Amino acid sequence: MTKQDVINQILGKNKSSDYYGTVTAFAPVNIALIKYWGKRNEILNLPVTDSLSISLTNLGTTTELSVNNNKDTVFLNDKKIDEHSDFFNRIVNFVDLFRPDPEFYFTVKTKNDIPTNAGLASSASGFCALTNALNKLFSWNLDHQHMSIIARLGSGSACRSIENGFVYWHAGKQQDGMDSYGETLSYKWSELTIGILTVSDKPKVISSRKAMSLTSKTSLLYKNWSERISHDLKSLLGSLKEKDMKRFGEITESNALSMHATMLDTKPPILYWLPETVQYMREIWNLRENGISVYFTIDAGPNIKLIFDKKDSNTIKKYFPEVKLINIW
Ligand code: 2P0
Repeated sequence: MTKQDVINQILGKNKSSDYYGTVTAFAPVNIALIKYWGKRNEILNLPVTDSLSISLTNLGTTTELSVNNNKDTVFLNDKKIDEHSDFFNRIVNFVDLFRPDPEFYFTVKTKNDIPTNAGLASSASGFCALTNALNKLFSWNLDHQHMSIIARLGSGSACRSIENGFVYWHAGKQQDGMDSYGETLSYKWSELTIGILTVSDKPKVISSRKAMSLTSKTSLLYKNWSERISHDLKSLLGSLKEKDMKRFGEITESNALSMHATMLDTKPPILYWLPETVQYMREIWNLRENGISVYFTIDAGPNIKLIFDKKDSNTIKKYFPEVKLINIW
């Protein structure tokens, strides 16, 4: 099963006959609360487990897409991207799936509100924004489930950026992955607040793609990952229902730490943290010991995402004046 097979299945004859000149689309960054780490199918980005995220609403990627008669051209944050770079190739490989004919080229102008490839989920919002733009350009009028499946073919976690709020990514069981997509959950939690502490905005030391593949092949700790995820998902959904910040924060933080533990157990070991990451972790634990209900999660990078109740915003700003608070609801 190839990506093209999946696209043909979704779009059929509707593929790419009519198109508009230039379209613009947006998709939010999503932060995993229960992580996606490891694939059951590396071509289609099908995950080993379900995962759960929260979208950051107004923070993400905006992509302008147009048709071009000459050759594919990609801009990132107003800078033309080198045709030999990985970034360029990932985008071109993705849009290859949608060309009406081989002489049909795209201009992709993408802008991130967040640093690119620094473990702040820019590839998720990026591939989702591009999927939204393709949907507009070719007037596919697809539903969110199919858009989510297409976005996943660009980058796994992109399938969760199709929705706002809490999003549950079903791992699915089918070989073609038609049952593996992000679905929005009905929970709203207006007091839940996310803050970003940027330790570094430099590109990560190893791509998540390579890292998760190595982890699943070589980490002994990873053998318990599926079981761990089932347990954490169940608990997290319970805490969401009850809006229990303590339980919610504890599970989220512990799930992130266990993912990083499997990375450390990888051969050779993978460590995304920097000294400042650990310093922040200790400060957060210290604040908790002093009665402040603040938790963190970390993705494939050194940056920290704080989780806390809106009522504690001033306290958090006092201890972390550099924090970027996100408006989710
Ligand atoms: C997540 N991450 O659930 C996890 C937690 C990073 C740590 O999804 O190979 O860029 O494109 O499917 O989606 C980052 O991995 O990997 C990621 P691909 P992706 O958000």
